[in-house]
Amino acid sequence: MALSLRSCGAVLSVVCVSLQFAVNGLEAGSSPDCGCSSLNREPSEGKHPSCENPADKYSAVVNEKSSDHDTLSKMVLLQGGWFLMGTDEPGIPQDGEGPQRRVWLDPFHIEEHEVTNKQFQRFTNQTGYVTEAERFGDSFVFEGLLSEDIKSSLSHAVAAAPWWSPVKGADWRHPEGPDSDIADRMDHPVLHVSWADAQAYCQWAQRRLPTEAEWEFACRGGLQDRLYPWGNKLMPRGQHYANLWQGNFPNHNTAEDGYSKASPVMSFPANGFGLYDIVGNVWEWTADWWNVHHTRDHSRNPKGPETGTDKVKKGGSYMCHKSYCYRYRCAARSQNTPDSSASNLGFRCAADPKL
Ligand SMILES: [Ca+2]
Ligand SMILES: [Ca+2]
Repeated sequence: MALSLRSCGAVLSVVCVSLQFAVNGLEAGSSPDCGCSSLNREPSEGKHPSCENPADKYSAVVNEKSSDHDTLSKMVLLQGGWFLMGTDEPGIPQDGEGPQRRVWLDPFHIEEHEVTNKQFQRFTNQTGYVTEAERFGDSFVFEGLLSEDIKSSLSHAVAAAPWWSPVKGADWRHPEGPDSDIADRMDHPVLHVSWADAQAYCQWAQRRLPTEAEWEFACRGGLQDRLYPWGNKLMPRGQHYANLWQGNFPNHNTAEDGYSKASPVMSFPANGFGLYDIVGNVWEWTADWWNVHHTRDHSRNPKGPETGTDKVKKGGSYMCHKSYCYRYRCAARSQNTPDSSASNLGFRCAADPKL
């Protein structure tokens, strides 16, 4: 099924062909999927003139507009070196989590938490930047978060993933549609940002998106061959270490971890590198194009394929539960088209050390 909300010469599409699960159980070899990777706007025959790559447009003002950095995130310097990327025991093999391979990284900085609404607001105030969701006029929202008014106004249902709805007027300032706002969520991660939006923010901040390898190195927090940033046990000593989903997805979130949707950044313990919410809370865009074919060959500072159709996102979100979206592991990965945006997708920036 495809939904078409045509705007700016592109089509917002919900195509759920990858949803191969049964509601009450997973078949062996099937793909547990929260539908997150289906939230793609299909490219159309041509871009509308007003839909030029926002990152290109705003890179021109990077140096003159980024003087006021008092709201930028603190960054952690990671020394890099050799590490083991991916896993030989993939939770979701078809995502290209394996094989495990040796990767060298040069030192890099990475922000200690996801970019917040307050930070993104400073960026838009200084630059006049308009996000892609605002240009398209809609974005994907998890239906469990919508008001009854918004639900009753929805004209489309997505048979294979009814928990996702394209909502008119949903954007970073209105995370659950026009009748919502972010006034009491300025310390929450910014939502409904496309890859280009994330790229534009990082360029303004004189930073950049992390590569997938950098993100995964950061996630692992100095540990080797572990599932999570803190080890192999999801809840050491019964404590929640990330904002995930508890209960039966998608109908009942017990919010045992304290949050049924995105949480203020830094609400959960940092990993060994001092990085917060590196898994859970919101998915995070990376710089790399998506590719599921990897080899055991060693590589240095890999940047992914030269081209592609989807960008890699990492870390899972507050919607992830083991039964549907076991992607809150460091080796896990998913993808969206770069112009996609959703209520569980954000980012953090990285940077090269100053010479
Ligand atoms: Ca939660
Ligand atoms: Ca995250």
